[in-house]
Amino acid sequence: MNRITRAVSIGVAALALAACGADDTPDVTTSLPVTGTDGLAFEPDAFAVPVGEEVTVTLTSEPAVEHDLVIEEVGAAGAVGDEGHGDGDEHMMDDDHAMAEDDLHVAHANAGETVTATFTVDEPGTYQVYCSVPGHRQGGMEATLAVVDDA
Ligand SMILES: [Cu+2]
Repeated sequence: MNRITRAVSIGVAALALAACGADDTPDVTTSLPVTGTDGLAFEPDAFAVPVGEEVTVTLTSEPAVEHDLVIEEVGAAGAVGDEGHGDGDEHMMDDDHAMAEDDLHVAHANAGETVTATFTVDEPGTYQVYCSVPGHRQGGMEATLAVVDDA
């Protein structure tokens, strides 16, 4: 009598998710290089700038998707110096970009392009940054802008 023992092993694949728990406060800077990724994210997604000083944003869109950078509810405290946008870019005033009056459109970069823009915020606080290209904010394309009095 042959006895065949079959060991059935059930492998459980444990998926280790690397938690992005590091909530590091970014350095206060007047120079912000930002990438809008094809995966609908800002990299980095947290910025800190000094209040009342001109900040230069360099926004780069990865090859596949256009992005812009809007500061939410900054109102009269925020002003754009040189607004950055790509060549032949006529989307700035498109109706399909849901932007409130108090929001500040800083820059727009077509897919694969890099644009430079400047802005100043005169009111310390924490502001939400988002991309107003349809669907992107809904896809999680947001960042945090801390405007600090670093005196
Ligand atoms: Cu976007």
